Amino acid sequence: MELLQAVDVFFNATSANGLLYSLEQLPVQSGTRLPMVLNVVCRTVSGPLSIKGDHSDIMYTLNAGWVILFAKDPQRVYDMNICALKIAEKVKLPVIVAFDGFFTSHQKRRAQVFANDGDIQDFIGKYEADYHLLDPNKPVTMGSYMNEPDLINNKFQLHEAMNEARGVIKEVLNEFGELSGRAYQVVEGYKMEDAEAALFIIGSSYDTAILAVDELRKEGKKVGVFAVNALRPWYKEELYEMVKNTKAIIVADRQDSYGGNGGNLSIELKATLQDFKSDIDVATLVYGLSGKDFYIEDAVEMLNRALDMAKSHKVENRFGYYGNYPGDKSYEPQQLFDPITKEQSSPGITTITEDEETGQYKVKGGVPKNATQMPKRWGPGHGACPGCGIPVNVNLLLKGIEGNVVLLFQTGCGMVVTTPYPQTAFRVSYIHNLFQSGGATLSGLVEMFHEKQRRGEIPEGDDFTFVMISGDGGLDIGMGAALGAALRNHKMIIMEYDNGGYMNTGYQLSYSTPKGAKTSTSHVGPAQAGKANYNKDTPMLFAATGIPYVATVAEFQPADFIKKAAKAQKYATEHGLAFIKALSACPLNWGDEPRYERSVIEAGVNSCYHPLYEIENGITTITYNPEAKNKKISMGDFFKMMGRTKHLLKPKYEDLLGDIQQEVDQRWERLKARNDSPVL
Ligand SMILES: Cc1ncc(C[n+]2csc(CCOP(=O)(O)OP(=O)(O)O)c2C)c(N)n1
Ligand code: SF4
Repeated sequence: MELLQAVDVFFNATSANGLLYSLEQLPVQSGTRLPMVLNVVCRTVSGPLSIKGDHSDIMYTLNAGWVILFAKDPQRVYDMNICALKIAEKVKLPVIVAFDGFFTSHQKRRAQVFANDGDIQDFIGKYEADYHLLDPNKPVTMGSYMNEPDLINNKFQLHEAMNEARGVIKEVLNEFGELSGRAYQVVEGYKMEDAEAALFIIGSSYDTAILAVDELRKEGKKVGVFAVNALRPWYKEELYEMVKNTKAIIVADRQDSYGGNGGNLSIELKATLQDFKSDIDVATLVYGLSGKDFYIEDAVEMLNRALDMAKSHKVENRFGYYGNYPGDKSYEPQQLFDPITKEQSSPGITTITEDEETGQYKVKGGVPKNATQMPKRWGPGHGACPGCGIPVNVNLLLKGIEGNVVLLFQTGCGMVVTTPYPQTAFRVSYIHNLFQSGGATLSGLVEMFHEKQRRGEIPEGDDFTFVMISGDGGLDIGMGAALGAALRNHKMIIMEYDNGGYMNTGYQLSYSTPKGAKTSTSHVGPAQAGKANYNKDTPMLFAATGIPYVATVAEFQPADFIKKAAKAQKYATEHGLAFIKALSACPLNWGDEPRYERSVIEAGVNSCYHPLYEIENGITTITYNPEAKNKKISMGDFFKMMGRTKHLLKPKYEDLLGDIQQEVDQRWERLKARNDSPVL
């Protein structure tokens, strides 16, 4: 932290879909010449969703105007981050330090680090920004819009800055080499001096390829391997110098520029060779997608293919995939279950009547034991942890919803544990989409359904209830799209299962995490006391959009849950969007025993942290009042039941706990006031 403050440069890290989500921002940084450093942990991009490593994300950034360094191992990640800060400041360009997801990011390997931060600070030097937003005596306008004729000049300057970076990167790497003893080249090779055939490969696979070169050299085969340590700027002279004596090269691309006859490394190498009018033969092998392992034998095979090309002067196949395998064309996917008919899924567990006076709906029934008649749309057989609240909550919701259902899950544990290819846990139509698109995707489907019905393309009576399921994290990242769907009031249900964190990615805090809770991004120790802010009141945010129905539910009140689901369906099929939020246990990250979770959820409700209520056409009704039932407990009593919050019971957190109690009390008082007044 001190280091970052001293150099005054922003630092961030992202990966895969997070990177793509921020893609529109990257040219803003470079176009406004803002020095910053972004670590990109290279991983594959959706869809299909996969969290494993390849280079499909990083290649999207080639046109963003950023310097891109590629580090093949953990030591270089450390070293290149230091160099990146200096490069960024010198040329006033943002810099990406990219490295392989998992292979490098999760590798345990010894790395040398500087003993004194001061040595790094001296190396980087002090940054003096030309302009500053925080100087009241010199106000500046940043980010003005620019059309023709000026914009082309801005872009030309960016191009020139990139050219300048070409020299600066080399200088900085040299200086760093003198300081650390670890000198890096912008283009590097192994046994390339007399290689007839070579493999071009970057990232962690480079080291594997070196071992393959050693093996083949023992057989007297003249092969070599080379890599670039910077993708932008592209060092074509150095690259040509490296390869000019070879006869054939195989480029191992860990991504594909579909339809472009190569991944981006291939395309750029071929352009370079064209500039030098070279007759070196080049072929592409797309390999290692989604973290598919790359072994020495694979590199040996690739190098042998390159040797064949060098010897024969023939290229049988200029482009191919490596490691893919043909499917069985005769295979017909089997439908393992008969589809659930509308009749089967309409057992009449609830009945709904309209109150003539108020226009509100009244739901009767919802008796949990009757709900066993409802066939499970989420079938048995999923990979959630024991005691996970997601299957419990989704199944309870679906018990209240009769007839045909289409489900959309946003990314998160709920989708990951149910749909690992080639299996699915769902017996009804299901779609997954990304956080920032879930609300838009399902609302599009809803509108398509109604239009098709209007045109008579869907038979009368073939109705559907459209349900989007999201974690609380999904309603941080995808809040814009979800609120957009609510503001447009599409006929659909959004259910949030709130386990108070981004569980699927290792329990980072979400805005819905309780204040004070321990997460992997909010620590408890001398410098931090867990999460710093109160939990987000998502139902109230949705209520503010004016949708006809908002409700909170909890698994320990199954009848209430089922009845609210039924009411949500009524609204979502006849009026507009219904939003439902369930507090959902995550024993793995809450640090509790799975068998107690139901009582933890009950405590969450009885403490009024997650009060049960509904807002129907603007009228708020508390549906379960722990005070009236003499069951109200303190936040301390709730928090002591969870591993993630029980530290808050220690005397040193007394004030913090008091603070949280006050906020929860205030929200509860406000809710009671809304309950008592039809205008609030
Ligand atoms: C735009 C974007 N950012 C980040 C991710 C990585 N990611 C995948 S699942 C996940 C956590 C989702 O949390 P939540 O919605 O609460 O669901 P849970 O994992 O708790 O079930 C994140 C951050 C992503 N897929 N896309
Ligand atoms: S990590 Fe938590 S939310 Fe994810 S499956 Fe396990 S218990 Fe459920």
